[in-house]
Amino acid sequence: MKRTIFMTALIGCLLSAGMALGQDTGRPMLCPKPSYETIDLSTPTPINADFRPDMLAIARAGLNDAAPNKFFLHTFQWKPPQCCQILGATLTITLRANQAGTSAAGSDAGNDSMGVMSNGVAFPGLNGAVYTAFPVAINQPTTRVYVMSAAALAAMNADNRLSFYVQDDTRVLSAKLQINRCCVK
Ligand SMILES: [Ca+2]
Ligand SMILES: [Ca+2]
Repeated sequence: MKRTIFMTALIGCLLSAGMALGQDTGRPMLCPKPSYETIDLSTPTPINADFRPDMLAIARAGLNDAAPNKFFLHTFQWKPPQCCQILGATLTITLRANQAGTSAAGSDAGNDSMGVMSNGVAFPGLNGAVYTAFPVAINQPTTRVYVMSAAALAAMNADNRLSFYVQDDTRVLSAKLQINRCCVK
């Protein structure tokens, strides 16, 4: 599936580069020119279209913001290199609890959630509870690594952006998006 999408998207680039496409023999396709990019979050800059209205209505958290009851929203954006397709991406987020948490049902840090989003929808398998073990101590550090699903990669290739949220009693210390592309020239 990934191979088919890649071939379709890049066929024009291959032809313009004077390269010929062979028949699908089932062999792994070698990438002519692998490319890697890492984008570090500096200032949260959300694109509103990626989030639900109820998320946009809540008080907004900055980076390393210790105040409770805020939503952290951010959208990574990039300028796509010509004739490239994103084949993989990993989002790493480091966090710290702004409150303690006693259970997943508590309105303190216990019930906090986070996730990767696009066009108002969180991707299945890339969202959920921040904490799964209790109790949570105030200032407890957490690192979350999301490996992008096929659906998330498709959205990244279509929109040249990717968003995530964290709510509402946990602060974001850092976030970086690592992108793995295959380019044909
Ligand atoms: Ca709260
Ligand atoms: Ca909470």
